[in-house]
Amino acid sequence: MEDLITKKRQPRVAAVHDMSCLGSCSLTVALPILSACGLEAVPLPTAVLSTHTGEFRNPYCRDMTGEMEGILGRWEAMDVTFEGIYSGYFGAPQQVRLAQRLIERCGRDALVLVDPVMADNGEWYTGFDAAFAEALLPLVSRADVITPNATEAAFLLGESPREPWNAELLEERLRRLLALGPGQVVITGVELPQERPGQIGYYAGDKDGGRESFWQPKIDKKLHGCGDVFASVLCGRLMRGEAFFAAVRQGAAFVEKAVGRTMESYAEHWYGLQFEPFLRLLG
Ligand code: PXL
Repeated sequence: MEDLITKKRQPRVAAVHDMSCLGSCSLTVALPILSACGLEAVPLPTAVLSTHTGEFRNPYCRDMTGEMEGILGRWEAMDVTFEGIYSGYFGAPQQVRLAQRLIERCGRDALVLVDPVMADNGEWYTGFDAAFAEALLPLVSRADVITPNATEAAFLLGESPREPWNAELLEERLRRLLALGPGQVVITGVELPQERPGQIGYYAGDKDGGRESFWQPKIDKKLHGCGDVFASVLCGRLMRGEAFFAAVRQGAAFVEKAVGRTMESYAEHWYGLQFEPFLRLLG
């Protein structure tokens, strides 16, 4: 008992994502993964949806901008501080400024991980466009780590995601993303048809010129939420003090396991990853 009282509290991470109630993505992924990593996970919901907007039709969606302002105001008044701030899907462009305010007022020394959720497979998600990508840039610049997928990487740089990727273009885009400000970048969902046919990978780099890539066989099905699971594990491992490239490797390995499990019952659970059996590996 004494131990519990004298121990320092767990590091606190604000998770700024939507709550897609059914969909195995965003907060329903981030909170359990951060908790399994031994962190206090504190949601700041950007929107509440019946499902994600991927393969589901006609999702119910409630924007939470007003609620975010109210919650943030109370946190500021309490002088709450966070050791980590992890953002994902925003419900409206003005919410990006609220995330910046959260960093300024409650997380000056926090590790900031920004997953610039807005597009995949060469296309914008419903409700996102080039103006949103531009609105995200100040937050991206302030981040320590960003985790765009290949489509988001191109859109952040104001380029077309449809141009076929090759190793040279990948390195060039990674360098330009680092030049925006973050010290560490992981481009996820990378496909290099010529150099690595049939594979999908993560390309990670830091400001000091370190580079590593991790490759997995590409699954023949659309799997939603891989990026959310990866970024959540990466955030959790970094917050636990893991080195960047080791944390990227752990995130990639975790996703690979969850993809394997998901494929075993894809017909019943096709809308996101079944990651739950592997949470115990994160402790
Ligand atoms: O997985 C990213 C994501 C998060 N939240 C919502 C989404 C998506 C991707 O489609 O629709 C609501």
